Amino acid sequence: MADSHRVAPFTKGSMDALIGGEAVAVRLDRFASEDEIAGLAQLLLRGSIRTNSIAEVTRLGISQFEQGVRGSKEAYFAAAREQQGFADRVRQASFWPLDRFMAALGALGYDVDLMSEPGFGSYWAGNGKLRNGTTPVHVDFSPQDSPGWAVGEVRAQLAWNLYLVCAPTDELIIWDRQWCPADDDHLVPGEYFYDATVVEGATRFAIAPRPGEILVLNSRNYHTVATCENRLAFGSFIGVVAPDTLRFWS
Ligand SMILES: O=C(O)CCC(=O)C(=O)O
Repeated sequence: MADSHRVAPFTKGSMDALIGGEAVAVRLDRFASEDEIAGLAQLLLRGSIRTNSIAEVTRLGISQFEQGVRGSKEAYFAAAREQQGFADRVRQASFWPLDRFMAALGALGYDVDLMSEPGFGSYWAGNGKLRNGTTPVHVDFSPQDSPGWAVGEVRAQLAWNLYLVCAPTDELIIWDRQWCPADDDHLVPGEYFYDATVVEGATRFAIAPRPGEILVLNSRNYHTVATCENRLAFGSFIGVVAPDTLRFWS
């Protein structure tokens, strides 16, 4: 169902509805100009380190799952400190979208900051994601995969993406259904994704991203990315740690 009118505009009310699981996505139009996204795409593609958790996404940066859960807290927070220099170089040459998006959420009345881990300090937030192929039905919800981490304690989890390069045929598909522990019976053995039966009966929304805009989704909702080629986005996760209190990480 192509139903992009169900995508809510960027207001405090829509963001609260997204956090509460009553909206599937929020769109922030014209977040960056064509020149800004072209400059940022070039800096990311040329200057960032490349890591992978799944075959179809080359991450231009690091992640708490890859360096942390699959590695260690020490490895992730060491990598997070090293990444600071890259963000500063992008800030000087262009703009760091995380700064601008945090300011926009702050202006709506949220308390915003980086996520912090007791004994380790601030998480890293803000990666490019270069996609080729299809991402099957999955959720991103740290209470499911990160026990023992501060991100494993979040009350709700969102994901935001600023689209830099995408085609008119690209689609982000989100179901109006959130993960619960019993759903893990539908996990494809040995994989992070689910059999499509997990979303049976749920409403499906197909959203076409546009370059220069941000889409925010509740990443506990089942979602998938339809086949795409060299699609480039930049974003992170956001955890709700207390009412109106948002903490960012990648
Ligand atoms: O690339 C997109 O449109 C967003 C997808 C996403 O955030 C995810 O698969 O976790």
